[in-house]
Amino acid sequence: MERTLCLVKPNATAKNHIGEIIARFEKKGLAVRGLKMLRLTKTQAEAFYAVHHGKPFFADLVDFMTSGTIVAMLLEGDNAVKLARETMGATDPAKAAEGTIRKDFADSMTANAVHGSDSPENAAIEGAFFFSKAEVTLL
Ligand code: 3AN
Repeated sequence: MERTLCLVKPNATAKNHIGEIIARFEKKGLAVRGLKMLRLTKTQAEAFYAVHHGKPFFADLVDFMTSGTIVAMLLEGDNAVKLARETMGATDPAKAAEGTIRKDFADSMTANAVHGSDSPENAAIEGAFFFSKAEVTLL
């Protein structure tokens, strides 16, 4: 069993797609093991996306991610990282496959509806960013 951290981004929460997005993950066999709604501060968003610091889209990404509420979830299942990313689809919605979350709910490359950790190592780091040790180990 593996865990991954996924986010429903502000464009998708604003359009009432939270339930549908969680259902897409659940239908693929991923179990929700942690769930919370919050709004990131600028400092938090910059820290979360620190790996993208200096890239041309960084400022827009931070502005967007702080523009509204997000939903953070810990998902668990076999190959959870890969399975969640397949369910999400390509970063660029124009390249996202039919039936993926981004194909159906992304508005642009930045407002692309969801985030998913890209490795088990980053999943552990990102999971700890949103969920306390007590919240995670209670599960
Ligand atoms: P993914 O979320 O598919 O793993 P990353 O980690 O490369 O993609 O990028 C993190 C976020 O940064 C993406 N979800 C997207 O919102 C934004 N992003 C990435 N590349 C670009 C780009 N070229 N132009 C605009 N936004 C981008």
